[in-house]
Parts: sequence; C-alpha cells; structure tokens
Amino acid sequence: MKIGIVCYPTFGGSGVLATELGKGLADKGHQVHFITYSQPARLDFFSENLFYHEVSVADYPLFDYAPYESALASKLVDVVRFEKLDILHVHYAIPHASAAFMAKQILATYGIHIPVVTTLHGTDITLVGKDLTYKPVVTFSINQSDGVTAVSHDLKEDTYKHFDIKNEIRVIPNFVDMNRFKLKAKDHFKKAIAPNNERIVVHTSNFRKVKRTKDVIAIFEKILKKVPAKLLMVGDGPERSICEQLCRDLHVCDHVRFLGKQDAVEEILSIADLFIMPSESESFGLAALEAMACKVPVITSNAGGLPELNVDGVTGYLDVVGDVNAMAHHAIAILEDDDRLASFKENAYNRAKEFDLKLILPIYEAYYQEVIDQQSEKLI
Ligand code: GMT
Repeated sequence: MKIGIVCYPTFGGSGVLATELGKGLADKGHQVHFITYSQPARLDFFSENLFYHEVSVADYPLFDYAPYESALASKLVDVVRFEKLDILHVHYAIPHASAAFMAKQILATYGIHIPVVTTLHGTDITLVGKDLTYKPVVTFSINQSDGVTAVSHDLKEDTYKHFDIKNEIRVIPNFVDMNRFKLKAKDHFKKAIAPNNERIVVHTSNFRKVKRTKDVIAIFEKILKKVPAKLLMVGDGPERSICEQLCRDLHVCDHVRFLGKQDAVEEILSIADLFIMPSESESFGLAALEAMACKVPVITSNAGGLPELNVDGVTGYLDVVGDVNAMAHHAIAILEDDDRLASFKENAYNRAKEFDLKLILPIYEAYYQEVIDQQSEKLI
C-alpha cells in the first residue's frame, strides 16, 4: 500500500505514535509518505520505503496567522496525485482532519477518490477540540472521515459524549516497539545518577498543566522520607520552571535532575524503578506503556484511558487525580521491598507485551484495507 501519514512532528504522543506506525509499516514493505511541517522527531534515519514531504507556509505581511491548514491541504493534493497514494491517515483531528477533507474534495475534481482515516489521540477531543473555537470543524471533519479510530475506549466514549458523531469509531490501542523499548545495560549511567544504589523514579512529559507535573515533585518528596531515591524529570514545557521552584521550596533539588527533551528515552527508562504519570486527563498514556516495556512499574492517575493500560495492584497503581498521598503511599509500597518491586517489574513488562507493535500493526493494515474496500464499493 502507499500510505500518507499526517502528524505533528514533535515529541508529543500523537506524533511519536504516528512516526512509529509509519516506520513499522515501511518495515513491512508499505510505502509511507510523512506530510508535516518539519522532520518528525523519531524519523531520524534512512529507509527506502519512507518519504518525507515538508509543508511550508508562505508568509505574507497581511497574515497575522499564516494559514497552515490551506498549505497542508495543498501539499496533500500534490503528494496524493503525484505519489499515487492509496490512503491518507491523519493523526490528531485539529487541523489535520479538516485539511484532509479539503484535499479529498479537491482531488475528487481530478477524478481521484482518496479514503481518509482520522485517528483521535486525546487532547484533540478532550481539551482543544471541545472548545467552541474548533468544535463545529472537528465534528464535521470526523463525520466526513472514511474511517475513524480512537486510541482507547474511554476516548471513543468521550468523543460520542461531546460531539454529534454519526460514524463508527474503531478502538485501536497505542503500541510500543518492544525491540526498541527494552531493558538495556546502562550500569554506568545508573551509577552516575544513583551512586548509593538509590531507587530511580522517572517522569516524562511535555510539562503541560494537564500532566500535573507538580504532583510528581510532591509525590517524590514523600517517597524520599521513606526510601532513598532520585528523580529524573524528562521533557520540557510550560510547567518546568514551576516544578524547579517547587523542588527548591521542598528542599529536594539534590535528588532531582531535569534532563530536558531526550531522544533515547529507552536508555533512561532502562535504569528506572518506577514511572509516575499523575495526569488530569490522558487518553491512553503512551509514555507509561514505553516505561512498562522497559520493565518499569507505573503509578498513574485513574484518568481517561489509563485504567485500560495500567492494572491496579499488578503493573502499578491507579489513584484518583490529585491524590498525591495515595500515589506516594503506593510508590513507597513498590519501592521499599525488593521482591515486590521485582514482581511489579515483571508484571509491567508482561502487560506491555500485549501492546507490542507486532500485534497492533496488522490491525491498522486490516483497517486500511477495509476502508479502501468500502470506498471502492461506494464508487461502483
Ligand atoms: O499528552 C500530550 O499532551 C500529547 C498528546 C498528543 O496528542 O501528542 O498525547 C495524547 O496522545 C497520546 C498518543 O495517542 C496518548 O498516549 C496521550 O494519552 C494523549 N494525551 C492526552 O490525552 C493528554
């Protein structure tokens, strides 16, 4: 198949998932064309089946806001026509689904009927999409997509609850490449971070409010009172300096390292004993899955799709959003006992295997074929 993938090229979960999906499809022999405004963060190598088409937005003094959606739609028309794509798969509804709809209409005038699959990732529905600024466009473009998927059952239900959606939403969960995310020998790194064999706690995110990164610091301060530990904060974003200040206020700076954005997250996860994700809302929690694949148990909130991933009392614990006492209590329970920690690690790993790329990729391939077949039937 010749597949066009539209995504955000950043470190965000939807971009990561889209890039990993494209890489996996290319490995299986499909030709994959990424169409976005900059080289996707994890697309950092050459493959004969992978192509990247940059969307550039022509600036003009009249524009306070350059029209990215129009530039993207034009680029989609160009790539679909000249690369003869079979299907377009857009990740994150805003503005990708509406740009794809526009491109589809234009292509129809050339006699080209390209099916469009939209994957909903989370904040495009639960946060930004619900806002009246975007809601009519999001509703319309989901209804106009030939296929719609959501990364969890919770996100699917939320979409039906908040939008007037007429078509079927298929749940295809996020996945992890277990060949990349696996425990690696990083003893030197571990010794540098935790010279006295302290437990290592990790958080990775884009440090937006929805991630409740301050809770991570508050939980860690409580952990420190019971268990010698170090905290690695990976990523960057608006809440980072607030978290740094909180570390100073709570006198835990000596035990916390802010590492900023990192490419090789799996190397950091390889030395971790616990991952914390206290998010206000989380449609799936891809970062938690990547941790679990590296044998790291997870303390998460019970928001959104997290209960579909994290099994309470088995792969970690699920606590009510904002309940830092319960999260600290559960973190300590896991970290203070070697045998318990070992069994949580094994459970986390076994659960992650259920979301292996190898299992989820064929579901996407079958779904593409189903959508292509439906489109062909409509045209007969
Ligand atoms: O978590 C973010 O803020 C980034 C966001 C994105 O769209 O890039 O992540 C969302 O998509 C991920 C991949 O499907 C999910 O694993 C995350 O749970 C989801 N984030 C939220 O719902 C807050």
